[in-house]
Amino acid sequence: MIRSMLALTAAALLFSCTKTNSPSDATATSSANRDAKSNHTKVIGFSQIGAESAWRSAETKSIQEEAKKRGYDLRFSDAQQKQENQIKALRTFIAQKVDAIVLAPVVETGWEPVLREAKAANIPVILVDRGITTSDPSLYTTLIASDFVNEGRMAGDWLAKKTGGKAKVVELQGTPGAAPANDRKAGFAEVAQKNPGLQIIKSQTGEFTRAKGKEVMEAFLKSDGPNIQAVYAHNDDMALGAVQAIEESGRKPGKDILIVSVDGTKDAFQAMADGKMNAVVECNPLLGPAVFDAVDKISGGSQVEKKVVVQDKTYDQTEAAQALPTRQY
Ligand code: GYE
Repeated sequence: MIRSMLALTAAALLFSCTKTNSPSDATATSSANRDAKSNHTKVIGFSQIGAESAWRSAETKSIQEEAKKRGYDLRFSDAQQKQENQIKALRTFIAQKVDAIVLAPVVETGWEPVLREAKAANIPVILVDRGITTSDPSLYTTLIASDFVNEGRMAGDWLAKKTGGKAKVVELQGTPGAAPANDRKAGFAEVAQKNPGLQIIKSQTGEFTRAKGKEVMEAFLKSDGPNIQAVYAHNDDMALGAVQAIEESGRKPGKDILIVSVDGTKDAFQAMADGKMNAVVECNPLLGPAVFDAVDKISGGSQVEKKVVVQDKTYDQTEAAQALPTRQY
């Protein structure tokens, strides 16, 4: 009893001196100029890409909430889709001597110099949701992410099965250079290669956003309208933009044109339940618990896996309608 009371008091004390910063640049946070190690709470710098999709907003919330729950001081930096802003944020975190850095890298390449600086400062780096390309894996401690190539394969397999391996497909790609854009494209292309009737007739970036997805789909409908039988979108936001474009063109999304995408957001589940989208490969963004499990282990001196693979699952319209009431993001 006394022991648990003491533990509670300790947790309360820890909690009272923690602070989760609201989305802003790390350099502008109130605690920016304080030596991170001068308070006893562990300080974690989180460099987030931005807020381009519902998936990413759910991820941010999950990481912020878990930090708060476990009594970490999370310094949050929103890079507004720019790698240079992420590199700047990382340098700020290094100067602040944070205890660990959580990085969601916007693109795969160009991280080595700044990661070498983190390594030299002895700051562990946890890559979250997207991977990087490097010849030196010692530059990060662990990667927590889905297998995006497999997600692309799962989307392709669903469409091949649905259409008997025959469909003219337009593809909405994610952010150029991003791991989920490169890999989801590659996984789907693998399936298309095995099913020669599955043809990608147009492929362009919609930058993972609803607005850009709609705009690109409008252009596809203009150039290839009657030929388009299916849309493969690298995320739900772009798929939902395509739904709008198709409706505005007078055709029926989900019926005249099949739509398959990746993420599994509530809005996509609703669109599937309404018959406007056909299938979604779920990619779970609720990574806060896994991130702080890794942080806890690292700060406790124990080993972490080099890669933690998040499990994904395909949902069709019937499954989506059933799962809708309990969707968490
Ligand atoms: O699928 C998409 C996004 O990196 C896995 O980024 C993530 C992707 C996600 O904004 O919606």
